[in-house]
Amino acid sequence: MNVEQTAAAIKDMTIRGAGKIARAGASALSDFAIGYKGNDRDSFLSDLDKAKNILLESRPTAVSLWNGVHATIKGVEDMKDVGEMVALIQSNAETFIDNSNNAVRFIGEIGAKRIKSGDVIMTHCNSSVALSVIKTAFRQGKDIKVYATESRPWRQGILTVTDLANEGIDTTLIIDSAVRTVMKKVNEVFVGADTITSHGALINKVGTSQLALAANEARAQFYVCSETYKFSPMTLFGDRVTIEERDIEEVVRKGEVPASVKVFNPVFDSTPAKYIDAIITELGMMSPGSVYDVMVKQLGDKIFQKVI
Ligand code: RUB
Repeated sequence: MNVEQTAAAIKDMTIRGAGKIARAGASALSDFAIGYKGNDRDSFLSDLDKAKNILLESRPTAVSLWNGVHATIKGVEDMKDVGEMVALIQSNAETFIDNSNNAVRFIGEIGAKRIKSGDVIMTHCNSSVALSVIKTAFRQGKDIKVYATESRPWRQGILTVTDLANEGIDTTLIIDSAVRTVMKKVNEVFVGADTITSHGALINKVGTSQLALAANEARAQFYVCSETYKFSPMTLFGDRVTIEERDIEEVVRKGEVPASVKVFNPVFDSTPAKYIDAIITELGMMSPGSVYDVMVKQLGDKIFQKVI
């Protein structure tokens, strides 16, 4: 798929989930570079910038896409000609995609250690990283039960329960409003992440914060499964994460409610750090309070020069 097709597929949710959209963005930019006709360095850089922006505008909340795109074009301006730039973009994209896939596997192994045989687990929406944790525990022979939320309005929970059931896991689908009722039986909650802020808040599918509150009340552990490229550098500088709002027809059909009724359809919500027991990353388990240090270490102290 070219850049425009990839951006359209991300926007209409054919490609969805923070990790998948990041890898799709990296791959689309790599294909753009490989297929580029022309040798003029400035024209290449300007067309690359346009391609980057088309991808970044496709979904605003997940910083994974921003990080994937920026990892792919990193260092390109230091190259002397188009040939070198294309080679660098291709290799950056391959590295990003490989690291991202390896991180999902590694987080699965780390997170699975928090699951004991007999545990009851809850998950929300459809996170490939949270599912990696749950499936790894099951493949290790642990006897587990999973409750998965439907996740209105897109019902990504159907994908989750299908995946878990195909694996042979004892799986129950629940409606979103049953979360607190069921939480009494739950030992651990595992959810994914679209973005994690510098102060350790989690931005994930709307309703995640309700699972966190209910888990806190029921004394169930609440774990976030997230590659570190879902840490948002922009939040270090005070930027807020934009919470995507999607079409109201995802919630109600045309004419279903009086025209005077307003419909609000936020796609993500924010879970404060205090409700998160740990973030499971490819660098190991960490507290939400460690996110700042990891982010600064990964970005290097030079990032502060631009604001000081
Ligand atoms: C998906 C969602 C997932 C995260 C993490 O929302 O909120 O929990 O994206 O996914 P949507 P992963 O369906 O709106 O994209 O762990 O696969 O990166």
